[in-house]
Amino acid sequence: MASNMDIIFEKKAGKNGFLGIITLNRPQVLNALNHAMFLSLTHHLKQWEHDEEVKAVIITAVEGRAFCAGGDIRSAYERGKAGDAELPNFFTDEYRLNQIIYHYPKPYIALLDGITMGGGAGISLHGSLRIATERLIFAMPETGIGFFPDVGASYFLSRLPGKMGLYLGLSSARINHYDCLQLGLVDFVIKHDMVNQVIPALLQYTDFTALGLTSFFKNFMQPKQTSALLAHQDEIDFCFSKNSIEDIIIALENYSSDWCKEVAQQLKIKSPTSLKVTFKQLQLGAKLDFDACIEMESLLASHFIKGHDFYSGIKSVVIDKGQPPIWKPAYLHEVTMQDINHYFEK
Ligand code: QUE
Repeated sequence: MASNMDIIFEKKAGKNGFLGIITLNRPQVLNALNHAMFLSLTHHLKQWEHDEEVKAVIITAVEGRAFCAGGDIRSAYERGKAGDAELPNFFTDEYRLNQIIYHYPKPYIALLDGITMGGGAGISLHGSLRIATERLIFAMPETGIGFFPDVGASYFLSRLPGKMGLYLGLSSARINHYDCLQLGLVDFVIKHDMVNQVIPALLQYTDFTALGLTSFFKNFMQPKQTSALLAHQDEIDFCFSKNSIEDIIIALENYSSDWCKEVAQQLKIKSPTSLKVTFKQLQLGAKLDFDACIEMESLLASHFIKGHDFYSGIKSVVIDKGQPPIWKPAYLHEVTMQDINHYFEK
């Protein structure tokens, strides 16, 4: 089966039909997704959709620290800086893939055994079964690179309990497998030690209905434990229900908890433009269906790649490695309502 080196596609015979197996294979960059990977994944999903032998699709990654750390932001940076007219297609092709996964008519199973951020969430969370291990670290970290939580986050963050999605999208917080399970971002938690047994056991399995697969993964399930994140739900709901980023930060600083003060510190180092756009984006996303969310995100991406902070933010993360970014505008009060509204206009 055709594949490029960064992503491997296999169609494997099982007891009752074939499995389509996708393996991310760029471990040196935490399996960051480049444009060619989006296109080949799209191509294979369409092919397998119409291939009656293929009963289910499963996506996983080569052994390493990550499932997928996101999009290939280094390449996006270089293409944007060089004025590459194809850069908008990098995002629209990524979001189209997210839509294909959301609407996929066959079981789409994601094995999240490591870091899963941004674009990695987009190729996993919209599937029908999301399996985590204790090595899962999840985040939507885009406000830290002068971007916004994309890949369908308008949809899935805005549907989390209370203000949890707004907290995750604004703060870029990293959360663990129990947090994700309790929030419903994943469906099952299994042991990392068991991951290599999943595909061989699935090939021996015969019931690929939603119910059949649920009982398959129940056999691997670890006992539930409480989520540390959910213990902060009341603080999050109180502080993030304010009407502006400025008021959210004031509420966090005035709340009598060290945890809230730390969240306020985190917000203060993010791009002011990203924070304000994300605030509006998630409000709007709550009322839109998935495809309308993707349409809004395409528009937002087209504006962000013309802006300043996206380049300063990526430079800080992948080129300067830790040098803090310089945001323009630098202060929240300098980002006007007019500036924000412009991001939502064609
Ligand atoms: C925000 C992001 C990304 C990020 C950091 C952010 C992102 C991404 C990576 C990344 C990918 C490969 C690597 C690496 C980082 O980091 O999308 O070190 O090897 O792909 O704050 O959106």
